Amino acid sequence: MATEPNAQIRPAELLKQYGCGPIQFTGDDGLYERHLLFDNVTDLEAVRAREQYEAFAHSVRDVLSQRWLLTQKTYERENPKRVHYLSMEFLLGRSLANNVTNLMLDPLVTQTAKQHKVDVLPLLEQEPDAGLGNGGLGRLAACFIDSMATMQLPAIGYGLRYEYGIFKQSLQDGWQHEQGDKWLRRPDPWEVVRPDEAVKVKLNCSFQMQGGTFQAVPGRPSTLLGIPYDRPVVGYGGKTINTLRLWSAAACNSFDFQEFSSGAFAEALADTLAAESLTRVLYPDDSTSKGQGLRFLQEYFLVACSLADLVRRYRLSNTDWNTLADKVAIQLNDTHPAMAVPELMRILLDEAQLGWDQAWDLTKKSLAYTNHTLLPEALEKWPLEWFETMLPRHLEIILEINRRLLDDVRSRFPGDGQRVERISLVEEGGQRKIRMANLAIVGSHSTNGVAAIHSELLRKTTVKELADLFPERFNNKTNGVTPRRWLLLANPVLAQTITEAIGDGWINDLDQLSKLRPFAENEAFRHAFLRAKRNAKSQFAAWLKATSGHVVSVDSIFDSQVKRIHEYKRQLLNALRVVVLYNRLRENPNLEMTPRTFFFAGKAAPAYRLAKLIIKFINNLAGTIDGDSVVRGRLKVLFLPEYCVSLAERLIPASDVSTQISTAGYEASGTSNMKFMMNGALTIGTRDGATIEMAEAAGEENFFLFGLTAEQVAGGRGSYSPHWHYENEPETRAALDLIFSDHFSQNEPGIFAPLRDTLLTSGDFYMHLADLKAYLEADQRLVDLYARPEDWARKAILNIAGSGKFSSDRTIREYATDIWAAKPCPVP
Ligand code: 26V
Repeated sequence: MATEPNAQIRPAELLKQYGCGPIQFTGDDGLYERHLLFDNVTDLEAVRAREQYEAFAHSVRDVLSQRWLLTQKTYERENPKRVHYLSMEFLLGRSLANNVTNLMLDPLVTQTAKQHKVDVLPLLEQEPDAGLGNGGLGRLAACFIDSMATMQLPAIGYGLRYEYGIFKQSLQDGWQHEQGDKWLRRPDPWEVVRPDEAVKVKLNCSFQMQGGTFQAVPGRPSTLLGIPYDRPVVGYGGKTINTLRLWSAAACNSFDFQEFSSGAFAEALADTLAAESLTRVLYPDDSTSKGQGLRFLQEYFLVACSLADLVRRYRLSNTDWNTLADKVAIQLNDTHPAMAVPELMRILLDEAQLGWDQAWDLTKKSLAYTNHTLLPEALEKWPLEWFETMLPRHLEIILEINRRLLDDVRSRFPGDGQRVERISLVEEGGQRKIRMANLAIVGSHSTNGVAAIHSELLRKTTVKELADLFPERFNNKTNGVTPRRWLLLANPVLAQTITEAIGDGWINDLDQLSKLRPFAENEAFRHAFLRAKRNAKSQFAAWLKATSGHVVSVDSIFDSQVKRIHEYKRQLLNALRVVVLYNRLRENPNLEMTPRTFFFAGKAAPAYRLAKLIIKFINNLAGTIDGDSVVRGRLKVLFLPEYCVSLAERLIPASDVSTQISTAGYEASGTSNMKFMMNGALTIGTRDGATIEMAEAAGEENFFLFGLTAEQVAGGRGSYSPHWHYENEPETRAALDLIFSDHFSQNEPGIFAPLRDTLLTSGDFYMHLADLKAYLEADQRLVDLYARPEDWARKAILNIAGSGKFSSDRTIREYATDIWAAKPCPVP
């Protein structure tokens, strides 16, 4: 499936190739000028940045429109097997620069900007981030659709059009505060609403929103409308333009006429509001699956709309239900869309009128499931009662699946009641619940984890009994990220440096980065790398100063830990490292220490109190260090608020060090680790998730791995005592004592008591103290290396050279061959 080399095509030819004929991008009668004038009726002389952004975006959309249509027509004509990627989250970020890059329109944009004396960078800032996701899982979905389009796969992404994305984070007094992210306040130039393709979703209840909380009204069946909003997904080179279809909920009739004529005007309109609140907001909690009725319905709504849509498309070109699984692959991004199992069964049984066995066979062959976490508290389980009230037919189907499943288990493992209990789709005891992971595994032909170690643990521990039952279904697909956004676009200077050395074939064949290996021994290239890094650091420092007033020294080591705030990700361990370094300087003010800047960024789930306290602690640590003249200029800590795709695009290229220090066995894969690696940062980290495979690819000698392995973590649970480390490791003890002495909370005595509780009293479940000493040793090795820039550059280059495996193109190629049996369908 190798794609062609990236031919350099001239802009005019490009426009022709995109079907634009004689249309000009800019000029007297160009797209850009026309949009400025006609869309917003703006005087070309008095135009503002937002209008310029919109005009650019609309012009780019015009250029891709015909190719977008042609892509869809090609799929209709060729009738290939299509991939349907179902995800509750797509963390897209901004689209303009990405689409310009993938369409190779940079020269046109530059030309237009020059003609109109427009500054492109501030104009790009006008686009809000599409933050329709929480973190890694949502960003992965965004990288995947980029790769599927680039590899010319006939694919569609299905998700929800939340009016509010992930909340905006601000800091007040060091505490996280949340604000709603009304990202659609202004019209979004990338979406195309398709009211004609709306679908109906039937529920066995109605629902109300009362004082902001969801209430199901049983015994009053209702129908919702799913309105599709399509967004173009531009493959690199602009050959394929796929679709991301996001569903928005609406009331079926704008209001109920009967109620209206009987005088209940307000009540009828209230129903409309309730319907529309279904897709109002993204749930911002990625750590606990607390039963929330609205979330349950959101998940069903995504599934019902998407399956209705794909079945309609299937029926357009096919007559026989028996070929469904030859034409349709459906990937479930975690269990969030796992209701696809009973929904597809319902369609095949009740609408297509197939028998159970045939329906079951087609369902399993069409569906595949990806697991993204082993944390028990994040595994979804929905009260059986909710199915009863809202989706009784689905419950009936699930229970019948379960009956057949357990009959089979009992006959294969007679007398093994415990096994039956663990496999059952129903969790008994107390409130009965449906285990969505079990449902997804049983109702599909493939279950994959997202890194080798994660897939192994999934099989051997989390769902062991199911893996024993269906060993052939389990497989691994190590995550990847798109090198277009994360290297070419985010780090143009480094990208150019690489291209000058090895050509531009790496952009859609990232394994070609291995050609850089010999360049590690090339002094000129090492210097070019160091210049590119310094350039990215300077740019970041300038942006930081301009937007926040914070000043950082580009001569310091930029060390970044950016991800959701979670105990298992151990931001606290990073903070403890800083406290130890700080103590060393306090004890010995003349100590020579390479200047360091520690960047933290990430959001805490609004209800996750300890995570929010960790943010507060990092901020207090930052403040205390800033106020201490002994360490000033040598240590700096910064918590950057509002971590999002756009901030990642700025910070990752500027980082020297990537901090990946989860408790081994808990981070399924990680994906920022890969972005840092391809941008030439060195990783300090634990043997967890994909970091293990990254070290393998770069050579362990080019990595700073430390700490307990997953086996040691699991094996040590019984005997581990954080007190031992406190008693026996002087630096550990001094760091903790300093925190507990309120050194970092002088005006807020006692606020960090919960940190003592978690790190000592309650047993330090995530084993921070067990790894602190090894962490500091690895840190020392890293600092020593930084003092030798040539050696540092050598290792960084070997990291870039080894990062080819972590392109999402490779991941998608594996999904396409091993799971979907899908082939490219090139657009002529
Ligand atoms: C869970 C829940 C629970 C219910 C409420 C809403 C919600 C939203 C998201 C999640 C998913 C958490 C799982 C997740 O994001 N896993 C991450 O997936 C990345 C991509 O595979 C992977 O790199 C990270 O290691 C993993 O933590």
